[in-house]
Amino acid sequence: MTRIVATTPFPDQRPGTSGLRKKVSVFQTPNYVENFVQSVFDCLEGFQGQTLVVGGDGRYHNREAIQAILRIAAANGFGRVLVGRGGVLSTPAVSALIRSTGAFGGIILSASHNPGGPHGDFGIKYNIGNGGPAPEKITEAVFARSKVIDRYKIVDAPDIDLDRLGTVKLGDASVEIVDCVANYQALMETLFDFARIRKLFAGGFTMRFDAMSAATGPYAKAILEGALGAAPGTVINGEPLPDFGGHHPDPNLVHAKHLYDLAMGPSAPDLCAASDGDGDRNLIIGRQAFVTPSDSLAILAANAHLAPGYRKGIAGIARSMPTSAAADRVAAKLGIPVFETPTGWKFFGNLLDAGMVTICGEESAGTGSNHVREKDGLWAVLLWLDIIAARGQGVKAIQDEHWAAYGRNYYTRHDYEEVDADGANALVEGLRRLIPSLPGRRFGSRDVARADDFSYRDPVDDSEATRQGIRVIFSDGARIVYRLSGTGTAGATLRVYIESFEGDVARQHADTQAALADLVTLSHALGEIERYTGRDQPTVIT
Ligand code: VG1
Ligand code: CO
Repeated sequence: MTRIVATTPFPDQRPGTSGLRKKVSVFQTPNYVENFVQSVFDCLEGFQGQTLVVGGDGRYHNREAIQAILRIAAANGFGRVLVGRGGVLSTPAVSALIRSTGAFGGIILSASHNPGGPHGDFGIKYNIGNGGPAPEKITEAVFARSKVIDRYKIVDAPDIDLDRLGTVKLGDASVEIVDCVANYQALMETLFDFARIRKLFAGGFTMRFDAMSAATGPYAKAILEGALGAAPGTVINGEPLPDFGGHHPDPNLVHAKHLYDLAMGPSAPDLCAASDGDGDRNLIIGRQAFVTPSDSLAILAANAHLAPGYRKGIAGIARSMPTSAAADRVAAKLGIPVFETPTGWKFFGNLLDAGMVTICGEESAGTGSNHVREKDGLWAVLLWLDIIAARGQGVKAIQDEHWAAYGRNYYTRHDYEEVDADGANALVEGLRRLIPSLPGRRFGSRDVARADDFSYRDPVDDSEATRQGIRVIFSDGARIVYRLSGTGTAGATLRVYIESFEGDVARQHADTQAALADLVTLSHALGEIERYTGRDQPTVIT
């Protein structure tokens, strides 16, 4: 039976860089999930009788949220809802499933790399029929709707057993609990030469993949240890846990430091890799060779044609603005276009749909291609494996050769987490005021060529995104970029992105922080970071 429940709005349901993200306790407020999901459906048209895909990264509150979403979806008229078994689907797997089933859209329950558990974070994101995150036009409409919503529709029915494969009725809708890996694995098999990678492992190639007790575990085990024959134990922390074992499922140099130490130590495997909470990010570290996400994007783009799925070459590359220009050098050499977009995967959707780009990436450990409309952690790992197998070289040799051919973009990101929000906003305002005075000024050995607050006009639909980050660009190509995070749940996080180019092979093997030290110092002075945030050091360096 469908019921209409009266409700009052929550004023804070503004989606950030990647959906709505709040503390678990906020999502546990009665009607909070219901209001948001009904607000999403109220902004969509034409889904009667259509299919919705639902899955999450398995974090605390995943199952409760899914039960509510199923009831609301059925009450609103969706005909079929596909749910990953146990409520778990990685973000790229949701994207793949939406596309392969012709679903109307999907709902992803995740706060990605943010910590989970009762005191951690939770999130809800709506994806459209192309499999990708809803564009800003939709997320803004949902936010507007959430501020005035006064009722939601829900089917009264007992909880559905999310662990049993098969189809059950819920009101007039049917709910199908599906295997979470099969569809995704089949897609990977069309892109990569599994036989070649199997041979690589059979020949003694060693690997450690840390699924960080999050969504990628089942995929990594089935594909790496199962289909590709990597040694048992290659995948660690392979069981999704509601609190990720108490860790941050963030594959960076802080939260995956053990992998870095392993890769740099005497018993390093050939490849170390990790993924985040919802499986869309990736970390790649070869033996004695850390690969920055920006370099990974460039190297994957330069070598993608070696994998069967990209044999014909790539049409173009897109990168988020703060991502280093390493990929631009590859695009220039290949004679293909490169697009610079605001932070967040939703800005790649139109370019991918239009066939203008094949490979996309962000400095925040996200890489992906036109096979789905999300970044895809395991995809990146498999493409690396296929390239390693095809070239018969390890990560370090591939990276060194890449730098020698294209030059190296030294790159680092300094995060100042959970700083006072007013202070952070004042810092950005201060930089905005500074912009007009910067061009032509000399700092140490560098002149400022350009400074602006990044804005982007989508070449496909002409939509515009403004105030996307302060850029200070030097005449030698070095950059300092400042922006505030849109995914945090406490205070504000200031991200400072720093990059410089080194064409001289003899100088491409310095320590990153040392190579960028003068720009780091300048980033403090220009932004008056200590004055506005009270911090003289970042909390996280990646
Ligand atoms: C961060 C990253 C951004 C990424 C977003 C979602 O956003 O910087 O590149 O797209 O997280 O990633 P922000 O606004 O905090 O800088 V995840 O793995 O949620 O899906
Ligand atoms: Co993620």
